[in-house]
Amino acid sequence: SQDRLPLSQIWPESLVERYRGAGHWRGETFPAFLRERARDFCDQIAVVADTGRYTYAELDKEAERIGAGLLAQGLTPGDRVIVQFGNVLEFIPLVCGLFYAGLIPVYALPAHRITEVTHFARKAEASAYIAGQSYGGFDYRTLARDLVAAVPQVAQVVIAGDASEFTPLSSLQGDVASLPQDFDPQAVAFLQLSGGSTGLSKLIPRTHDDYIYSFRASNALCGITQDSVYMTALPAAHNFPMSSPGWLGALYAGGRVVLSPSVEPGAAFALIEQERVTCVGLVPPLALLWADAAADTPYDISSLRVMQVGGAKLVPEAAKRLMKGLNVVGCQLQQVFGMAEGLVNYTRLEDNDELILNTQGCPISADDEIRIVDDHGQLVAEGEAGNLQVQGPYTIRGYHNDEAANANSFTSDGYYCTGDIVKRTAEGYLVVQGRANDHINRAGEKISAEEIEDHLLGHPSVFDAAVVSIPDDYLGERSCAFIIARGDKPRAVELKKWMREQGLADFKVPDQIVFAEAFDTTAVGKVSRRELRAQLRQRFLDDA
Ligand code: J2J
Repeated sequence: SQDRLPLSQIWPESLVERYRGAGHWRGETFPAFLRERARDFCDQIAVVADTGRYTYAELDKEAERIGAGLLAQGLTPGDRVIVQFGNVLEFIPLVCGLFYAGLIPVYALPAHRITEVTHFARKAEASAYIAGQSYGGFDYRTLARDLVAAVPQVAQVVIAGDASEFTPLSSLQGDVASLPQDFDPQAVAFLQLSGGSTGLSKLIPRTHDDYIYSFRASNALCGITQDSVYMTALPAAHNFPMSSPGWLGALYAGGRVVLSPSVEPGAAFALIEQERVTCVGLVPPLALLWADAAADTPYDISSLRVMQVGGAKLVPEAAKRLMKGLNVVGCQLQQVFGMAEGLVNYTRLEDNDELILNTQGCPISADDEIRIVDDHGQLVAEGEAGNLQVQGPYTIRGYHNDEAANANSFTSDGYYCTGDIVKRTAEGYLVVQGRANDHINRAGEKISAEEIEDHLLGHPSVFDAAVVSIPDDYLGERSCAFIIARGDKPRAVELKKWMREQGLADFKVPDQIVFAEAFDTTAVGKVSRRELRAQLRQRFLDDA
C-alpha cells in the first residue's frame, strides 16, 4: 500500500522495540486522537481564525464531512493530496478530514508557485490539489489550472471559496460510514517538505507514531496544556508551527489554536488580547519586531507566557535584546532548533538565561542519538564544531521517492545528515555554527543556491550564475546572485521580474544581483561550485 514506508526506511526492529518500550510510540493515530478529543473536549473551542471558530465537536463533524466527501469524489485511502492554504479556518478541518479518510496530505506553503507545486505533485504522484481561492493577493485557481495541465494525474481540484469550474470545499458530502476504521500507526500520515538544501524541496514521510510522539513530548517541554492558547503566525503548513508543539500539539492537549493571517505586530497583538494567547512560535526577525512593538502597544498581551524563536539562528546579541523586551511583558524566550526531517531541540523553560541566550537547546528525547563528525565522518572532540547527524524516534530514515537524495543525506547506518554545523556544550546543548552546504536561510525560509542558479541559467542573457548567502541585519541572510551576462547585460529588475514569471516562490527571487566579468577558475583549473560560491561571497564581504 502507498502509505507504507519502503523497507529501507523503516526503523530497525531493535529501535522499534526501544521506542515502544520507552513509551514514545504508543500506537496512536491522527484519526484516533482527534476523535478522542472531540469526545473529551466537545464544547471547548478548538480553532479560531478571522472568519470564525470551531468547537472540538464541530471540528470533528466538519472533518468527517470533508473526509467522506473526498472519498465520494473518487479518492482512495493512501492517495496523496496537495494542500495549499494560508492561515485560514478551513485549513484545520481539511487536514483532519484527510486524516479521517486515510488520505495523505502534502503540505505546500502559500508562497509556492507552479514550479514548486508541479514538482511536489510529480514526486508525490498526487491525485488531488486543494487550496483556498485566494490568499495574500494570489489566485490559486490559476495555479490549479496550470497544475492539472502539467500533471494529468491530479484529477481532482477542490477550492475553498469561489471554486469557479472546480469543486467547492463547502459542497463536499459523503457517507461517513465510508471512512476507514483501521489505521496503521507505523504508516505514513502525511508528506512534509524539506528546507531543500540542494535542488528542489524533498518530500518527508512522517508516520503517525513518530510525529505524534514529537508534539506530545514537545507539549511537556513547552508547557502546553488544555488551558493553553497557541497562536500560529508562521504559515500553518510549516513544520515548526505545526508540531513544535504547534497547532497539532495544542489540539493534542485539548487547548485552543488561533490562526493569525498576519505577522504584523499590531494585528497579531489584537488577536493575542482577544483570545488570551499563551504561546507563539516565530522566526528571529519577527520575534525582534514583536518584542520592540510590545514595549508600547495599546493591546494587553500579558497572557503571552512563551515566545519560541527558531527556524534560523538567533544570535546571542539579538537574544539578549529579545529577552529584555519580553521580560517587560512577563514572557519567556525559548529557542527552538528543528527540522521537518525530525530532530527538534528546545531550551527548557526552567533553563538559566545563559543557556537560553547562547544555545539552540537540546533534543526532545533521550533517544535522539546525536553525532557530530568531521568531513570524513569521524567524531570530533567534545566541544568542537562538526556536521550534525541524528537518528531517533521521530527522525526519518529516507525521503519519499528520492534515491539520489537518500544516498547523500543518510549514512549507511541510518543517520540523517542534517547539513548543519554545530557544537555541543558541556551541558549537552547545541550551538548552531552554520551550514555545510550552500543554502540560504532567509529569515527561516530555506533557499537552495543550486536551485536558483538552475533557474537563472534558463534566461537567455545569463551565461553563468552563482548564488550565495550574504549576512543581513534584518533577515539574518539574504540571497545574492553573481551573474556573467551573455551579450548585453540584462537589467537587475528585469531579471527579478522574469524569475517571478517562471512561477517560483517569491522568497527565492535573489535579493541582490551583481554582474561579474568572469568567475575565478584559476585555482584548481575547474573550480567547484562550492569553492566558487565561497570565493564570491568573501570578495563581496571584503568589498563591503
Ligand atoms: C539555526 N538554524 C536553525 C535555529 C532551524 C522547529 C523549528 C524550526 C524548524 C525548521 C522546524 C534553527 N538556529 N534555531 O521544522 O519543527 C535551520 C537548520 C535546520 C533547518 C530546518 C521545527 N532552526 N534551523 O526550521 O525544515 O539549518 O525546519 O536544519 O524548515 O533550519 O529547516 P525546516
